[in-house]
Amino acid sequence: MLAKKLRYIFEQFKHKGEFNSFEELASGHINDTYIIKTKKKPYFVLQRINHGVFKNIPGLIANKVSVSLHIRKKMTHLSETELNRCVLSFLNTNDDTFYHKDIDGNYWNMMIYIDNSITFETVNNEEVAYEGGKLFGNFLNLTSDLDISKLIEVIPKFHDMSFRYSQFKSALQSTPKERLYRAKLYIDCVADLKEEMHILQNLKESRLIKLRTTHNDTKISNALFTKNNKGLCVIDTDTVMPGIIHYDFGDAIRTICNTAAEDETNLDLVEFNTTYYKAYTKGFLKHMKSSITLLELKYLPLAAKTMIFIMALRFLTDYLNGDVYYKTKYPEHNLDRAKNQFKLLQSLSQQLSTIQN
Ligand code: GN1
Ligand code: MG
Repeated sequence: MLAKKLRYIFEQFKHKGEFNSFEELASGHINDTYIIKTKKKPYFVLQRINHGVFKNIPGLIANKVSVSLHIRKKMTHLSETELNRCVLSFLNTNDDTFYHKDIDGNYWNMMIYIDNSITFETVNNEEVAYEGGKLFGNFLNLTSDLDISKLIEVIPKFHDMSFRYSQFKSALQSTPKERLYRAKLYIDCVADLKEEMHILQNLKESRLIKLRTTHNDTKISNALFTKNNKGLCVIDTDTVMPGIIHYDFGDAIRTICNTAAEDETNLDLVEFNTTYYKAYTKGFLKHMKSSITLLELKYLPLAAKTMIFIMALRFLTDYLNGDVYYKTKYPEHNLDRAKNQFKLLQSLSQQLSTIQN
């Protein structure tokens, strides 16, 4: 049934591939993603974009297509095949749009699958941290001259702390007592950190820190690496929109420096790794050093703290709301994710002076 449907949708896009089989890629929390295996390579990635979460899908598609084209134009030294390995390349449909809307109202988009590449859920060597820094730093660098007025805000207030606090507060009003009780310890942490967690937002609003094109979901699993650990391609550009550099720096650090996966339940395994912080920052600044301002630089350590916190807050809020946003595998999944992020935050806070140095 699903195979038949995927085959039909696959055929709505322009390509020379012949559908053979499919495989689900289950690591995302929002969209449904499948590899379409064809009789002859290349394979493709076909993705249903969650329109409950993303309200303006044509705008989202326009954002990510223009970012890909912008980057591709700068890489004139590469052949088409090489380009297709290091920048996402989206396929047009038979109707000349970059998405297909099916009869159930679902939106689909398709990319060329980048084979012979690997991803990491957790990092276990310094080189990967360094390469990840170079990759995401270069992404920001290459998109720094893209006119942000041409990008839509895919999810309004996505990393806006006041907005996330207000969602948390309304969740508290309606959550069942049982969930409130289980989350109590963490609810108290949220209150304690409120002021500090608004510093970056205030700097953004006062325009002391400028808006750039940012990716906004730079977890390490959104970076492809070659099999010998070299950074290859930034993927999952759904949330590309105007933002501050701290969102991308902080979100990458959140996952790279966590010694365990985002939903590891044994919290003894969750520590903040400062060696990877150093390595990531070195790679990141390699491409960013000419365009990063002193103020942006000064606040990178706080960015790490803020992005870990905002994810903790969002997981906790979703738990209080009864798991309506993120995909979950079991009833306490969101609470476990939140606990994990709070543990990471605590470990980072203990080492903040090392990082600042
Ligand atoms: C979601 O679906 P995925 O894995 O790309 C979320 C990110 C979170 C991430 C946590 C649109 O991303 O903000 O950082 O989960 N994306 C959206 O793993 O909410
Ligand atoms: Mg994403």
